[in-house]
Amino acid sequence: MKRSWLTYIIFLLLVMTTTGLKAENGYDLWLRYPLINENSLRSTYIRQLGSVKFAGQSPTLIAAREELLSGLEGLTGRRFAITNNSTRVSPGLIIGNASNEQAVKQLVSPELLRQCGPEGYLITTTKTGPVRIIISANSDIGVLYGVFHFLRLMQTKQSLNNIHIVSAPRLQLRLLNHWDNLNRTVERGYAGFSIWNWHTLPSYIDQRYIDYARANASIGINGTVLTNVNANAMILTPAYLLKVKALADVFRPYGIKVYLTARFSAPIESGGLKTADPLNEEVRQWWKNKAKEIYALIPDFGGFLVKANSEGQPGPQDYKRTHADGANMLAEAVAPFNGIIIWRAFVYAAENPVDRHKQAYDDFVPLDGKFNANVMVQVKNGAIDFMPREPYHPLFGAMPKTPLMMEFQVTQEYLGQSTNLVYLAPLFKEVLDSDTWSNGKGSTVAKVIEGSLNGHILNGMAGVANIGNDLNWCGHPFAQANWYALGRLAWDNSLSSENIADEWIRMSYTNDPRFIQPILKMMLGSRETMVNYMNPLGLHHIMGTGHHYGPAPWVNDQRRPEWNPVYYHKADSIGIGFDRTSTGSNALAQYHPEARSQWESIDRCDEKYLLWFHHVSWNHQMKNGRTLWNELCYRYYEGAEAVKKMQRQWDDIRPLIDKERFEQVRQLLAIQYNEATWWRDACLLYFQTFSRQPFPDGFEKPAQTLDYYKKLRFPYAPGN
Ligand code: GCW
Repeated sequence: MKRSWLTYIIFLLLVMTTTGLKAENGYDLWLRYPLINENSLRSTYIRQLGSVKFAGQSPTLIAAREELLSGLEGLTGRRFAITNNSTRVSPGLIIGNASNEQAVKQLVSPELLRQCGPEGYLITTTKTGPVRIIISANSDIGVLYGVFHFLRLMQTKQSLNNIHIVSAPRLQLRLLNHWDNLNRTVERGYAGFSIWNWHTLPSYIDQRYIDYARANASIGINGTVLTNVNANAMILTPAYLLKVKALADVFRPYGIKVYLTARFSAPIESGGLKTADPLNEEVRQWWKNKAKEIYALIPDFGGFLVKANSEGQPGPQDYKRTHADGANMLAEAVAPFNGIIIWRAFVYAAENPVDRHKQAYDDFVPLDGKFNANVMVQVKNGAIDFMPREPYHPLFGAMPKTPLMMEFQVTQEYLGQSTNLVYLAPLFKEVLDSDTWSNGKGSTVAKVIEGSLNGHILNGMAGVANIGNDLNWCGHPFAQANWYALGRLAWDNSLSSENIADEWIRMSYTNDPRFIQPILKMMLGSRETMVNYMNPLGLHHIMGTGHHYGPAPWVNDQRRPEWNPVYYHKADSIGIGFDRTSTGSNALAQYHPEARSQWESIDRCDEKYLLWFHHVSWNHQMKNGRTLWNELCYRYYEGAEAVKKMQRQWDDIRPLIDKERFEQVRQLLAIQYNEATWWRDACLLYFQTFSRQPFPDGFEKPAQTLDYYKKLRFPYAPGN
């Protein structure tokens, strides 16, 4: 009897707390400004904000002011009257671009302003006189970034006493790459269709375009490549360029430049020429005219991103020219308008029998120093393809004379697509923190892309977007964190995965430590968990063919050798793994000797990369004493078990957040668990046909036969 009363009361309390939480569909991303429920903090903020003075009238400053107003109103419940007059010397918040607001300039030190650079900002509390908080910058966009940072302080409930923040981006180009097609399908997109509605553009401006710009500006993203790298020349036709212009006009106040992908054969397809040879005068002129036409519409157009001679895309090699010839031709066309060419290094060729791992390096290293000054080469984080774990791309240590741009994949093509919760900042950081040794110890990938190592002026980072027209933008509610992390790391790669996740959780969900602690832990562990149940110990590229969904390590019937998973794992009766040492493909030789020494010897190799670099016998003894086969089993089971734990952690936080997102994530985690066990069982049953060894004692038996897994088909899997 007693117990049932107690249960009833607990239930009632639970209902009360959850119904008190506003319904949330995820559309607002991390730009949520819910009322701060602690009265004392709220009134402290209101007092400190005092009278808000905001100088300036440009579209960017108007956007900043609107954001500030709605943010403050949401968080404090008070509608602040914002005055334009920045000269009044009363306590409160003062905002303005110091380069044209004398009154603001007088309040801040020139040295701090210098540190802000063209895009950075400062947020400081004045030391003398009435207490004033100043948000200032050398540009309007800096002010907008500063306002977002200031709102973040309040969203994460930080103290506004004695603030001293100076923040400037480490990289100039902080881009999203959309692999969006003109018919609105998204290559490797798992969040619905493209957000660009080409059909209704340019006349119809969807509110989403504005909210997209706000979200990007809030994390410092300053460029967007609107179209797929598998490009369609139609985007360069006059009718489409007007649509592009409409988007550029929407994004401009938010500091976001528009870029397009250039199909190398566009002079033929769209210009009616007979050739696209980069050394042909007519072709060169065609691109020059095209650039002129674009810049007449979009004066701040960013430039072109190009995938050439890769996976069937046309390129300069079709005319026996080099990547540099191709890139430089385009570079010349956009140079008069300060445009940039971003040339991708993701190349491998069907006819080339060399280990795919080596091909980009072989193609590009000889071209180092041959690119024009406004060309950047964009390199994927690893040499194969956005795997759950890859060693850093050897090109990062091998092209000192060329500014290299980082390409990460935010969309989870190989990482569970939109049904798996995996937080990618640890993956990004692992790559950025890797040491290439190219200029001695400490030559990290981060320094290479910053350009500081080799004295480059251009620098940047891009992420293949995970955005679509799903209500919550990214499909999985937690996939938003990866968009967020990309922006934050492009701004400042010294931020930790933990800090970024902490901010994101607080802004997207709640500041309640009972939520933050377990969910932070869950996010931080999620990538390693995925590696375990998908690609442990350096396995890679063993996913389903075409759609890349689920496991299919057995596939061996694809036209091109390197499209077959068997090419990558090389399992046989002796062992498993790709020998990339000198006895094998010798891809290791593309790394600096100091860097490769961590992987070279089978016994000393970091086990995270063991099967990436070595073909290892099934009975090889691992560092913990287990045999390789047993360790493989342990990893796969550990991975799946960890997802079960994530499910439990999530169930525990139920009362702390809104029902909608709770329920979405709960269901997705159940799918993730099924997918994790599917990966585990399918892979282990298949590899067992080579190892011919039993599963270690105590492991639950796979639910199905290998044959069952082999027969699974997903003809309509998304993103393909
Ligand atoms: O990862 C592979 C993808 C292709 C993609 C290609 C690339 C856009 O499977 O869908 O094409 O990489 O990065 O160019």
